[in-house]
Formats: sequence, C-alpha cells, structure tokens
Amino acid sequence: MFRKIPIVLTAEEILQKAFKKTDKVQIIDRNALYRKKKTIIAKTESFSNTVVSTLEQYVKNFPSIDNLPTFYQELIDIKISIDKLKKALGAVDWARKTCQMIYSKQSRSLKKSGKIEFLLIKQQEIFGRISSVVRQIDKELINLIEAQKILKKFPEILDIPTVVIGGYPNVGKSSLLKCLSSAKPKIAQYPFTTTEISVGHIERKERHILKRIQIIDTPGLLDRPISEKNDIEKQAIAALKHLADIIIFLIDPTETCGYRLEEQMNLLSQIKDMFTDSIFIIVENKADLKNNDSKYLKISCDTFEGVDKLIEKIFSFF
Ligand SMILES: Nc1nc2c(ncn2[C@@H]2O[C@H](COP(=O)(O)OP(=O)(O)OP(=O)(O)O)[C@@H](O)[C@H]2O)c(=O)[nH]1
Ligand SMILES: [Mg+2]
Repeated sequence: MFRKIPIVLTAEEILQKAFKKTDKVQIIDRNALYRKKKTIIAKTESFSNTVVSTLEQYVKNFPSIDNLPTFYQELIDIKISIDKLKKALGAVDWARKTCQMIYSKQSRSLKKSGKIEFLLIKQQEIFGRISSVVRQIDKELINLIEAQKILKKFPEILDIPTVVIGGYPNVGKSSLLKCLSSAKPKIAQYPFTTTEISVGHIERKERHILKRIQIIDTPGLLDRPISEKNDIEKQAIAALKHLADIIIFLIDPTETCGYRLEEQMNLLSQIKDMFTDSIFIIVENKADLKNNDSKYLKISCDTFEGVDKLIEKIFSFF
C-alpha cells in the first residue's frame, strides 16, 4: 500500500531536474529564426511540464489519508501527524496548480509574439515565477520526504483473522511471535527492544481448508494512564484497538523482565477495560524458569513448552 510512493525531491532538486530536461530540448526547422523561437517556446513548455508533472505525481501517489484503514490513519497521526501530512500534500497541490496557471497564462503571449528578445524575457519570467513557487513549498517537500521514509516502513497488515500480542516490555512478546510464525523479530534482554509493530503469519489446513492467521507483535506497554503513554506505546494501543480479533496478553511471572507481576496485572486490567469487546487469552511465559499454580496457560518460548496448546486455542476461535 505504501510501497509505490515515489521518491520526493527537494525544491532545488525538482528545479534542477526541470532545467536539465530543458537543456535537452531541440527543435528542427530550416528557418533559423523560427528554430530559435520554437526552441524558446518548447524549452519553456518542457520546464513547466516537468515541474507540474513531478508535483502531480506526489499528490497522486501518496495514499489518500481519509480512505486508509483506521489503524494506518492512527499510525500516521502518531508517527507523522495527519495535519502535517495533509498540509504538505495541500501545499504541493497548490504549487502544482499555480505553476500550471503561470505557464498557461503566459504561454499564449509567448506563441503570439514574434520578437526573440520578448520571448526570452517571457521565458525568464516564467522560469523565475515557477521556480519561486516551487521554492516556497520547500519546507513542505522536506516534510513529505520524511513522511515517505516513515510510510515505506509501515507494516503490511492483511484483512484476515488477527491476534495481537501485548504486555509489559521484556516479557517475551517478540519471542512468542518468533515461536508462532516465521517472522524474525529482534529479541533482546532489555525493555523496549521492539519499537514498531511487526507481523507474522501462521497457517494450518483444517478439513482441506487453509486457515491463515496474522500475528502482530507490539512494543511493550507500561501501567500508566493512556494520556501518559509515549508514541511507542501508542502504536501498541492502536494495534490492540484496530487490529485485534484476539489479544494475547503475555505475562512474565518470573519478573526477570524487570517489572513486578502486580504492575503487569494492573496493565491487564487497564487493557481489559479499554477493549471490552475483544477476546483475551492470558498467557504466562518463561515457564522454564518458574513453576506456579495460577489458572493461566503456561508457555516457554525457550523450550516451546505449552506453545502447541496455545496454537490450538488460537485456531479454536477462527
Ligand atoms: N528463560 C526464558 N527467557 C525468555 C523466554 N521468552 C523470552 N525470553 C527472554 O526474555 C527477553 C525478552 O524477550 P523479547 O521477546 O525481546 O521480549 P519483548 O516482550 O518482545 O520485549 P520488548 O520488545 O522490549 O517489549 C530475551 O532475553 C528473551 O530471550 C522464555 O520462555 N524463557
Ligand atoms: Mg519485542
């Protein structure tokens, strides 16, 4: 969805590209005067067309924000800001229209005129005015360059049954994604290793029907009010809110994650209160380190103990 966004250029780069193309324009006419005149007109047209079509390509190929699934809209708002992106696209579209208008207004007088000197003056005027419009939106083009870099890295979310893994940092969420799917998330023994949403898939044939489930790993959440959550945590909340058919809430009862079980259980209550319509599977990880007699499903991402049971449970809902 975000792969086809073109590489955005800065104002100076757009102008350089347009002037380079202008240099290549050549008109063949046996009459030297006509040749000169036609060349000036054709160069002016080429310059304006390059600028206009470059700007048009940006506006056309950026996804229309209002038509995106709500998860992506929220992710854009967290990582870029919807207002900022809309403002940038609006400015580019304004520049496209303005450059188009400058050219079409002036090109009539170019064509009617007979004097080379006049043509050259008009040409410089058009080059100057178009260049100044493009330079005016340089800041917005730079914002688009930044946005494009972020959007290109957005996860590819499919419209299929989805399980979102949530929980405190360092409890083993990415390890679980790795156990369940072929995804290769980064795993490390410090909190906040995962800073982005990542996706994996599990497939299983049941009575000749292939079932495919999407598993989503999220950054760790802390037990604090939603208004105090940082942008990394907000991505996890957006995934839980917009994508989850099932939420696997992963607990580390060994507390080797660095957080007390009590804090993790408070987070669970908070998440349960926020997403009352979701199905929750509460899972204790790191069972290889500690035995306890709680009522929750116990697994170990290190020894794979209990993982098959969890897979059974997930598929039983779909
Ligand atoms: N002993 C043991 N260690 C585990 C298990 N699962 C994960 N770990 C370890 O716990 C640490 C954290 O694992 P991650 O999968 O990165 O945890 P996370 O919840 O994704 O962490 P953040 O991305 O920081 O939120 C790593 O050192 C893992 O090797 C397990 O079942 N048993
Ligand atoms: Mg992780």
